[in-house]
Amino acid sequence: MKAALVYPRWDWVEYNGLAEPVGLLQLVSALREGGHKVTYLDYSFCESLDELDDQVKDSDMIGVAVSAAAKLSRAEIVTTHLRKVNPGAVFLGGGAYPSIFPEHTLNAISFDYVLVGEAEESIVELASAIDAGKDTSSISNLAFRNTNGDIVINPRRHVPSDIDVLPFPARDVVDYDAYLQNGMHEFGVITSRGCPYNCMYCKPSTDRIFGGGIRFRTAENVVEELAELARLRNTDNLPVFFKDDTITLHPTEWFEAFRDGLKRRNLKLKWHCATRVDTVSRSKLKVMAESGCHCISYGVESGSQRILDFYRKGTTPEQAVSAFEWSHEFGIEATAMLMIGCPMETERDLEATYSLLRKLKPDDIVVYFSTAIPGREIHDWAKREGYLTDDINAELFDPARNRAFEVMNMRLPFMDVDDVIHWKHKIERYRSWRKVTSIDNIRKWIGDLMHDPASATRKAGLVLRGFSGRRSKPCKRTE
Ligand code: B12
Ligand code: SF4
Repeated sequence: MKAALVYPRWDWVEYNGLAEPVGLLQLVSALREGGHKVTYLDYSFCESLDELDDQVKDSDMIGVAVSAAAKLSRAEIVTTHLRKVNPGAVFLGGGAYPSIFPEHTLNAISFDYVLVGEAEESIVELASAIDAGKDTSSISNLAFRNTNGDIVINPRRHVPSDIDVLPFPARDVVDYDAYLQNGMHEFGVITSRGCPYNCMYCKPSTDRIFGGGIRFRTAENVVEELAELARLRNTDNLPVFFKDDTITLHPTEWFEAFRDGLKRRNLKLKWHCATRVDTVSRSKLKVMAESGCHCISYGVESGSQRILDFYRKGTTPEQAVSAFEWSHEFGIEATAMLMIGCPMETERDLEATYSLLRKLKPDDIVVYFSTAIPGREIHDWAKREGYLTDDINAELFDPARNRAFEVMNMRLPFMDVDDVIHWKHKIERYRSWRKVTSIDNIRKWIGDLMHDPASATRKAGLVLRGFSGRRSKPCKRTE
């Protein structure tokens, strides 16, 4: 059949960085391997909604990715438009949000079907069944309305235990030049699926996609994908962001095999990742640095053990100190990711966070407000306890947007919102102070200025804003 897969990033403000959708690109490959002809539509750089219409006029099935509650409206606008362009096609939704809320997705967007969870197998089964005119109603992971108009959600299939068998993302369909010109700095790669931890501000959402636990790719398989990417981009030097939830659950031997595999292929990687402070060791970080790791964003979250325990984070401030010391020892920049403004928090907890920061000496700090996002336990808890301020405005479900505009979606019994904003500014001033007083940072910034003046100017602006405590201006567009 002729299938189209759609990344509906239409007229969409990304507060957290532009990135290619790796999972959706794996589906492009899966459908191709299944013998189907696939068109890929990316609305990221479209000036008008009808720009890509010609490419879907003859599609039999159109699949639209829906990533998060905050972006549901974008998927709805694009799907409604494409239905008018090609009313005869079968419309399918999938991705993180439909995996968590299949019923709501079918109610909110005019899809014929929704596929929940990982979809490499199910999407091929569905496309082939539609192509052959077969009954689709018993396909695993499928959600749809039956003839009575009731929503049916079929049982899920087992996720594949060996994820090396999954196809590599079809990067040939991505307009990487446009991504790189518009602020993307690193290619996204995933080396594992899922996360076995149980933080209450995150779970169970990813379990609804990946079925719980964690599954790893082999180092060889990842190197193979990177070699393919290097060939596509015609370079041996790849900047990479590993988008895994907790990449450092790979044992040290995995990183050794990875380092050696890169060397054998003559690939020079400069990579960064986000992870937990308790899944690194001195020896692991040494090998990670040898394989090109230059920066790690650590989920430090809070300096107060009481708050870490409330979040069920399972880490301690002392583990953060060790992780930062070891990272610095091997020349890896360490960023502290923080969440402040949890309803349980008091000034004393925020003081503990600030004093932890001074011990960590982070190369960078990112402060989010604790945000209740649907699909995560903290959302249900806040709703139950009466702390949720707004459950309608989906914009408030984007922590990066809330950080930019300094708004929160949970009520605080022990502090005023202004107190939390004051602490945010204080932490950001500390960040700026570290940026201008660290010789390494200044050296790095001068290097940036020579190679990428626009990015260096933007970074300098952020440092200055940190001193002044100014927030972003509300955006004219509705996000
Ligand atoms: C990297 C990432 C980002 C990056 C880049 C996004 C990108 N373009 O890649 C950035 C930082 C920009 C980002 C932003 C946000 N993110 Co984010 N992000 C992730 C992360 C960590 C990895 C995504 C990924 O590549 N996964 C691996 C691939 C293989 O999985 P997948 O994308 O889900 O794809 C599979 C299935 O979902 C399905 N599928 C995917 N698309 C489609 C389409 C169709 C038609 C079908 C049938 C199936 C299907 O098949 C794929 C292959 O099996 C996930 C967590 C996670 N581990 O997945 C969170 C996650 C997706 N993000 C989330 C959220 C909330 C956001 C933000 C709102 C807030 C934030 N974190 O700042 C913003 C929203 C902006 C946006 N882009 O939607 C939530 C969404 C769930 C929810 N509760 O709504 C997640 C699940 C994190 C979590 N723990 O809750 N994110
Ligand atoms: S916050 Fe990180 S460690 Fe905790 S459950 Fe989510 S992905 Fe896993």
